[in-house]
Amino acid sequence: MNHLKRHEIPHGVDTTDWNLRVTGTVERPLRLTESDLSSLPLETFTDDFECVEGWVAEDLSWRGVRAETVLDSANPTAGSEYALVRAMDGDYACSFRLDRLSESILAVELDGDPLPAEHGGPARLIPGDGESDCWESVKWVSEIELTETQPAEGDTAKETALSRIG
Ligand SMILES: Nc1nc2c(c(=O)[nH]1)N[C@H]1C(S)=C(S)[C@@H](COP(=O)(O)O)O[C@H]1N2
Ligand SMILES: [Mo]
Repeated sequence: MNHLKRHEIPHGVDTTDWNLRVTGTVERPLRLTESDLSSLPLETFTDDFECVEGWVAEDLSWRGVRAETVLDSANPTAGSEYALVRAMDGDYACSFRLDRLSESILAVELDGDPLPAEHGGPARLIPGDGESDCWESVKWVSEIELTETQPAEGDTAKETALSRIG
């Protein structure tokens, strides 16, 4: 099987009015449009996607911008060590160490087509280390907030994903 599960697009996700903001401990906060993002160099990453709910989508080919490219252009302060990646669906957000986030891809294409909204388009985070948990693959990424200390509050993704298991 090489299909992701079809979930409904939650309320609050309006992909016609999409921006990616880079905020927090940066010298140059950014706001990127869809075309800003896809005009950056793109790379491809292929991997299986496995959800804790017990399904696997094999051999998905993601294409997108290396998060490092976006983060670097915001000039993070020297003390920046973490980031909270926020989404358009309410308070869904996932925290990362910055070095790991830098290696991730902000995917704008899936299997050769523009990433559909139902799977997180315009941009979905794909941690590039092949060791990630399903909830870390943040759909509809709308803000990356850099911080110097680990964001505890607001890091809702794991709890949300685990609460879906009956
Ligand atoms: N913004 C956002 N991203 C999210 C989630 C979510 O609820 N909101 N769920 C996560 C979980 S637990 C899984 S398994 C995948 C599901 O991806 P799919 O809907 O493309 O199958 O999205 C992940 N990213
Ligand atoms: Mo999941």
